Amino acid sequence: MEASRIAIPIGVTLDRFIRSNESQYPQSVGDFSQLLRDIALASKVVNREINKAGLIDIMGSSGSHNTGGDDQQKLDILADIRFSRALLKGGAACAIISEEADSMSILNINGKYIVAIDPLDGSSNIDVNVSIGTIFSVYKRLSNIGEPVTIEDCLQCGTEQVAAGYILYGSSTMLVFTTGQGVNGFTYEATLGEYLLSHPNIIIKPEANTYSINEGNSNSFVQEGIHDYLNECKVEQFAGRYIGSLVADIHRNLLKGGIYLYPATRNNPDGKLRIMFEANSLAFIVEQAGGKASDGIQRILEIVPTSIHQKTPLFIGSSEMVKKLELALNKY
Ligand code: P6P
Repeated sequence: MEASRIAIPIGVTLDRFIRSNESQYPQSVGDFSQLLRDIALASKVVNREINKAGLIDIMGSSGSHNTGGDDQQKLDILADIRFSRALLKGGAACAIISEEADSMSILNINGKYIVAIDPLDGSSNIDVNVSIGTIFSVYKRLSNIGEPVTIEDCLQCGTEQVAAGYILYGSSTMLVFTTGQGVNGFTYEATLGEYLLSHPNIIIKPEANTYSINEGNSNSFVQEGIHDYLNECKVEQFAGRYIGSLVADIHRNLLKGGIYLYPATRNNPDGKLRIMFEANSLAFIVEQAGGKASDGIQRILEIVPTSIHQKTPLFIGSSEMVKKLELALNKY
């Protein structure tokens, strides 16, 4: 049942906001709130390191690659360490799965939650000062507290998320998240060291005229119908906006309306983006804001993941735009 969305004044701190919502999770006895605080704390540290990136030796590639084959930037590894450490100290998470790690990392055997995270998405943009982001999901563990964490704990459908969010390190740093009761955005006030509520109850327009896709892949799309949809966008004289940093593109479309498309290509026949680290989190947020997220055939949140680094095509944003995209694909 839809809980009443509590009217909270602009400028309230994240901590006060979390406490005012804690009543919705009586069984969490504060663990859930602690977990959200741990993520917020780590993001403040990462934000500080990103802001200094040009001045200290943390830019550029680390020389290694993650499981997904991405060239790991130094800040990717730093961010992964910061979030893992914060969650380890906080005690609420029993394990974390990260885009930057091959398999799950056990944190606290008595923790109630699993965190799935892309510590720093779009990190190749760090060196050119383009906005980048952290994407996270929270699931309740299926195994009993105190018992070994299982792979089934980590491979849950997106519908099982109890929270999801992203941090956008941009012209301002924002934390946007949902716990299933709508989507709220907080802007970081560095002089106070606080996230303050700035975008309460975010709703995405059902229709808009912005589409985000890397059209450089146009000759390698493998899903029939993508070209029909893109041609229709051009006939309608939609605006093409593609930053190449997922969190930045999604955030703009969340606030202004629009659709982000990353179809399957010959190089990425299953799509480029990861179900557990990107698609599920963003799909939960966008659906909670009234939008839609699909792989072209099914709801992202209903995909049953079979491996931690599994990829998917992703079409996400304004509901009517995603529906039209699905119709274009389903004609074939
Ligand atoms: P392409 C960054 O590597 C990322 O994961 C997303 O942030 C971004 O939207 C996408 O990949 C960009 O991919 O193939 O267009 O460079």
